[in-house]
Amino acid sequence: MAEEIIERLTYRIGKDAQVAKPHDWLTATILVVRDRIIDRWMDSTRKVYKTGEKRVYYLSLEFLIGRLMRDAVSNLGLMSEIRDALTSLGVDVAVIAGLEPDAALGNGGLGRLAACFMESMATVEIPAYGYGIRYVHGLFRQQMADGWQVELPETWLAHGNPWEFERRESSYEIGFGGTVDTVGGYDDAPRYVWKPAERVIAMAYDTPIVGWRGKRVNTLRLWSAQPIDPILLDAFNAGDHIGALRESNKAESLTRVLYPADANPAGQELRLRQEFFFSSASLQDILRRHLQQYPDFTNLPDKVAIQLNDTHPAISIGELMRLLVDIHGVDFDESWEIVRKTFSYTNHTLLPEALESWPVPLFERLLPRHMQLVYAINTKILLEARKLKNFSETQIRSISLIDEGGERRVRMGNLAFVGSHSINGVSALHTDLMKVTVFQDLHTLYPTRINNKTNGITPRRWLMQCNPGLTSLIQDAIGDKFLDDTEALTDLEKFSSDSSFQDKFAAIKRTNKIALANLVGSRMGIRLDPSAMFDIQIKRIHEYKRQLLNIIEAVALYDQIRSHPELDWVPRVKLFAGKAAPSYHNAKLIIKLANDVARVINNDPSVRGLLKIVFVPNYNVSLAEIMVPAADLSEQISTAGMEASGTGNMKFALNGALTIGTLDGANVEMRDHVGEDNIVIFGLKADEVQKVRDEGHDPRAVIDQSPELAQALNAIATGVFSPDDRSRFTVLMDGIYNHDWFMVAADFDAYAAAQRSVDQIWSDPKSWYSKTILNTARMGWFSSDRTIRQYASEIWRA
Ligand code: B1H
Repeated sequence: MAEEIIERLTYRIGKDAQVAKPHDWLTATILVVRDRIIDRWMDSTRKVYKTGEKRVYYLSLEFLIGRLMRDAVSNLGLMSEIRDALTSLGVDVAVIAGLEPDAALGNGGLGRLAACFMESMATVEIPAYGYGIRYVHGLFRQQMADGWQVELPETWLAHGNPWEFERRESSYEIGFGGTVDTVGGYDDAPRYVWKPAERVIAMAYDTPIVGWRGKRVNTLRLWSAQPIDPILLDAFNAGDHIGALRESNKAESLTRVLYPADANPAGQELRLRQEFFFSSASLQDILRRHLQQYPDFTNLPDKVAIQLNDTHPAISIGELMRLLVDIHGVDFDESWEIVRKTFSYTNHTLLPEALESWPVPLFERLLPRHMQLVYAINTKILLEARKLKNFSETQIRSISLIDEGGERRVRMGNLAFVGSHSINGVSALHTDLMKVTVFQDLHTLYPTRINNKTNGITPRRWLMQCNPGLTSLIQDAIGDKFLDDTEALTDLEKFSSDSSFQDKFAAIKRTNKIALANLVGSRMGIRLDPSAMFDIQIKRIHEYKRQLLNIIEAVALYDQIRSHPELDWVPRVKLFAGKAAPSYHNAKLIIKLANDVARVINNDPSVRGLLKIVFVPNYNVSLAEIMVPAADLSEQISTAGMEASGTGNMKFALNGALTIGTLDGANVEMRDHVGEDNIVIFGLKADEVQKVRDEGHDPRAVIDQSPELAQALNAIATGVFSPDDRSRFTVLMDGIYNHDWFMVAADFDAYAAAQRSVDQIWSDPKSWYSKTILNTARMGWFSSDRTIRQYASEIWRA
């Protein structure tokens, strides 16, 4: 192995070991690992051609992968070999591994789910391709300037990307705009020919994804936009040097940057262009591969399953219709059958502002042929609906692909629904709510299509790799079975009250907390006491996720600690991390509030170190891998009915944290699995939130009844934490006083009481560790291997 590394360093990078920089060692090591993957990769690809197995295609505008080296090395079982080889060369594997940039091609849970699914599909040996965009800039880097979020560009490709293979031969033309010509049509059906005004090339970059124990290697294929003419020489020769590059810049700008919006889509033209660009490239690629093996598309649904990750790739439904009808001459109705049997769609949110729709004029200008096809599909669907007895005009309007209320818009959720044979939610609660909210009427029309697939996480990255200490403790206790079958973790149940096991479990948690404390110490200059309870909320900053509830409770606790110094307060460190969408004003204000509150509390000697607040900047997958194993308490406190699933909740519980949470998303199923004694649930349930809103919520009355809440809100509103700008947080506090849409006031007392019950459990370590060990023991079901097996058997039939 050491020789191989030197060989790559010399002949691939062109460096002598004497002068090689840490980055060169990293690249050389990755090249060795990559070469160990290639044969398995080719075997995996060849096998599908031979067996004629069905292929699964996962279309997603986001893949939030993080680092790949530890994942690949660990799945191939090469960890100790690589470590020893590098040590013999005088190189510390941890140092070079820390240099690998995160592939941050996603915003949050939706993109991370796609990454976990890629790894699980390889692990459970499904022939699968991920299709997405090779953004030059992934999610922005977050810096703090006086407690405010500042966004900086992220440059993950700056040192090149040794994992990817450029595939020049896999290039496709993608059109935009222009006109549609009608050809023939007297005695034959007319044919439609789209004449795009603009064209760009989509070029493929492939990254191998290794499954556990290297059983299978699948492909993540990301598209990059290239100009057809890199430079307009006529213009250049005429002295227009900038104009000569205009086309080329425009093409490349298509895939330059990831939209940084989580849960609410950006309505810009460039976004629709990105969506169509990668959908069209992926479908052309899928059809080409199919025709290499089969004579026509009649068997497409038997050989191909395409999963749409939310509505971002929903234009694929129009594009497959166009390719079948216009390019390959398949009859319209037959094409529609093929399309519906091939596609399935995952919905990830019910937030009304998150449902994608495009203004008809924009859609028509950019994709004129697809507009015609959307109208044709709509006609078909509305005819079907009108045949249904008791289907009202209101219901017809709600299932239409076109929103006619006000500015006419194309509804991508409805398009994805009607063009798919399966529509799934991502937790049981979310799926139930889908049927009675956004898709109520479509569900009446097509009652068998909606189904649930509760999210999961890959236990390789989120237990074995990020928490090696806990992993080997578990191996010592119950053997290796859980490495291949996460649900075998239940064998740990019998150790939950065993004091010697509890001690070891606690010691590992402490080691992980020290690692986090070291990181916070060196990055931020804040000292953390590892014996304090580490209470962590890490996720995108969003009002519905209620970081504000957590901060307000911290302010109330701060007041209590000062008013009652005689009481036995449990020492706590409240850690936050997460990015706000750059245009989301309130979210950015919440970050500033966390930092302002932290400054005051952390510097107040009367707190005696009993409470510390830390906002760790630049949350990303790699930071999560350090924070998750170090948590004692996991904050999953969204307004019930608003978090579709959550997946961070699963990561914490698997790593032995106690959860404080609402009955929202997958928390509901987590409670069912770990048992209600082993999770702290509080607050309004989804139906109660609905009821309170329907009956008219009066937050001021609630606040008047709660002196602690009133005091905390008043302190924030009057500038106790922002003496330099006393009205800084007025908008945030007014939101709570005036409407409290997210039920912060409504849930406050229940939350504060739940936190005090957490303190009580903490004060009895035997009880604390028995609960947290049972969490680890009972979270195996939330492996994404289980989720993927359910998709495979119930949706893809692969
Ligand atoms: C989730 C998104 C999302 N739901 C729009 N919706 C985006 C919507 O760029 N955009 O326009 C980006 C992302 N992301 C999350 O999906 C849910 O909020 C989580 O609850 C869920 O766990 C996750 C995975 O299913």
